Amino acid sequence: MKAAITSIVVLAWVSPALAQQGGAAANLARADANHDGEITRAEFDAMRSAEFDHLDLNRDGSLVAAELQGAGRMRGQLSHADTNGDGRLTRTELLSQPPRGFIRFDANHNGVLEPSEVSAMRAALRAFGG
Ligand SMILES: [Ca+2]
Ligand SMILES: [Ca+2]
Ligand SMILES: [Ca+2]
Repeated sequence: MKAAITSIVVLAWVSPALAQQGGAAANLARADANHDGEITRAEFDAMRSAEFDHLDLNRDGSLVAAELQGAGRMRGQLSHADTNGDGRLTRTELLSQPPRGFIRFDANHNGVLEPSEVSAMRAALRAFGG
């Protein structure tokens, strides 16, 4: 249960309420795949895609509410991302969601989270217990 909540935080970087479930800061460190201190959109989306694989227990390429272990807030997040309304969240639907956390912390809007921006994001996540 806790793992699923942590993962959904990484998937959508949804809200402080979910971030306080923890683990998001550690996932942020893992997102920097080439360890250059910056997180690009490609790295961020690769992390979201990996989290999708992690959550897709039956490997059918879509996430349903049962796989999200649905607390109400998470189901709401699912329905928001389920753009065709079929009750399943595909990888395409997930990755087509704007990465709100990424956008929020990309202070200079250059599409890359530089070390200072990553630090700000990490600090914010830690402030919520991540
Ligand atoms: Ca990087
Ligand atoms: Ca869908
Ligand atoms: Ca930036």
